Amino acid sequence: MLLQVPHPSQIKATGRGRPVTRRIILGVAVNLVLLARALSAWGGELHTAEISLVDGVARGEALSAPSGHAPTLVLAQGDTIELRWTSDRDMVLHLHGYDIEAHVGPERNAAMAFEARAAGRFPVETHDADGRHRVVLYIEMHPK
Ligand SMILES: [Cu+2]
Repeated sequence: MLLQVPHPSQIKATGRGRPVTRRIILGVAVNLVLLARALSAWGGELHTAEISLVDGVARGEALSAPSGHAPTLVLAQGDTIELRWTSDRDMVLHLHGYDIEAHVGPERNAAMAFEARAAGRFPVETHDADGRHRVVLYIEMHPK
C-alpha cells in the first residue's frame, strides 16, 4: 500500500484559502487513521531471508540444520516474508501450504513474497524433471 500525504507546505492556499486547506487536512487525517488501522490489523514486520542452494542443499544464516534433515527457517506468523533464493542448479521450488512456486538457477535468482497468514510447518520441495519431490527446507511459522 502506498499512501501519498502532501507536506503541509505543499498544500496551496487559494484566495478563499481556509476551507479548501481544511478539507485537505481533514482528508489527510482520515487517511492516516485508515493507514494506522490497516497497519495495526496487519501487525507484521517485513522479514527477508537469503537462502542459497548449493548442490541442492539449502544454506543461509538463519537456518538451523539438524543432521540428516533439511534445515528449518523459523518465522513469525503475521509477518510479511520475502525469501530470496539463489542456486547453482536449475530447479523448481514449491512452498507447500502457501502453494508458491519459483524457478531458480545459476542464471535466475528467485523471490517468494507472501504474508505469513497460516502458522505451521511447511516444506519447500524441489520438483525434479523425473517427478521426484525432495524437501530442501522447512519453514515454521510460529504464532506471535
Ligand atoms: Cu511440491
